[in-house]
Amino acid sequence: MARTLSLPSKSKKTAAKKVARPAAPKVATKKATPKPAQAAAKPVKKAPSKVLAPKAAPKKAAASKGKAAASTTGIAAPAKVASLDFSKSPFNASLKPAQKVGFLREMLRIRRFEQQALKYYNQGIMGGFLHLYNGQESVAVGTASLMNGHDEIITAYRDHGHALAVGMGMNECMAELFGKGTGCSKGKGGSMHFFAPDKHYWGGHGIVAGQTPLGLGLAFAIKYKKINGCAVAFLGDGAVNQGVFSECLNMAALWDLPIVYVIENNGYSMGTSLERSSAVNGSLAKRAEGFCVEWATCGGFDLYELRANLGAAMERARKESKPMVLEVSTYRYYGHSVADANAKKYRSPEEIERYKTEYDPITIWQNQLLKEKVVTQAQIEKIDAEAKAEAAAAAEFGISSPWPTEESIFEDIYHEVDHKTEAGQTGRFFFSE
Ligand SMILES: Cc1ncc(C[n+]2csc(CCOP(=O)(O)OP(=O)(O)O)c2C)c(N)n1
Ligand SMILES: [Mg+2]
Repeated sequence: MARTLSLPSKSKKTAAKKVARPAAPKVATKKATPKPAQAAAKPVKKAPSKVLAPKAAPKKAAASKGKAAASTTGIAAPAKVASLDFSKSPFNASLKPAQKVGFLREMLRIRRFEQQALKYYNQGIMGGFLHLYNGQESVAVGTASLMNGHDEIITAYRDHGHALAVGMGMNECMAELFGKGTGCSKGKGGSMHFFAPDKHYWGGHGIVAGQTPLGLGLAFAIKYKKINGCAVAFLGDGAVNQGVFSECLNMAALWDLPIVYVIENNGYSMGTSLERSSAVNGSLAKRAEGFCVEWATCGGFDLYELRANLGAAMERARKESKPMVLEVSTYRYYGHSVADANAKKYRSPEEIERYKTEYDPITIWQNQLLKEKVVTQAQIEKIDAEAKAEAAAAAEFGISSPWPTEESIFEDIYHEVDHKTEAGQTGRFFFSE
């Protein structure tokens, strides 16, 4: 049957409406299961129509709420629903107060790090690309908090948050942004290529979805070496459309590889909204069905929710050696990169503001911890001040560090050239052996 293509109108006003935030969270409300915490712990095998941890509100309520929001502001934000108590999930119930405060510290460190970087980028002191993760911090921090010491993670170019969350130092990361020789990639990688295999972090990749087969390789190695771990490969909502991701899903299912693909659905790939880039608009994770891969969706704004769902997915991957796709709704506050000249054209300021005020993962977590009385406002301010000071010191370090030497330009291109090891000569690499 012929399909009518409706192109976005040229009128700015209408265009803003057309490209408004996609309805990913609606997916989460699609099939509510009565006991989310348990459901999160035990995903239903080969029953992709059941989401792991849907938001609580019945479909009707969520839809009417979204409608109301659209009619008054012209923007679509995630449906606000009564949140389920993910704090009782097996992955959260035994968390110690110090761990919870630690998550807050990590999220604040990422945010302050990036704000420092933005300052110097805008002054022209820092160059290259700068893809900020502001607004998505809970996803990286939640993931790192679930890693068991044998899990491996890999992501795309929006990689600062994951790097700091796994324990990379602010100095080496900031110096990398300044292109200095003291940077984690010796100043030759920049923002998109943070890398720390010793911390089970495999970067930092600029080719959209290029990390998805590499992540599969990590999962293959984990299985081959009989390691009690899993691989987690992050990708964006845009990357899902790359053919290689489909190849990965097929191979992951065929070989029962222990990998969780986490789609960080922030609603946009560069300036293209999800509704303009995906024929399957309701859910990206649902595509996994075509490959007999388990899938689920969850909100990524609340750390408890993220940990409950991702924790279950990772545990399943480790225990059963099975792949899974988890789509997480999230939002980025800045443009695609700081150099994104169209940053203000494809979404309205009201939309961004709404996410900042209602869905900010740091604010949500702070409020949660205040409610639980595991932290005071004064302690939060102290942690934040420390994060700001650390980021400022890291910037100083980066600025005052030396440039890479001219001779080093030919180093770190081919592992085989730099390392005359057997692995280097045979091509049989397993992690950093
Ligand atoms: C193979 C390839 N095609 C195109 C690009 C240009 N590009 C860089 S980022 C991007 C959008 C990706 O969006 P998404 O996957 O949603 O990730 P996000 O930026 O939202 O984190 C595109 C098209 C690229 N880097 N690689
Ligand atoms: Mg995106």
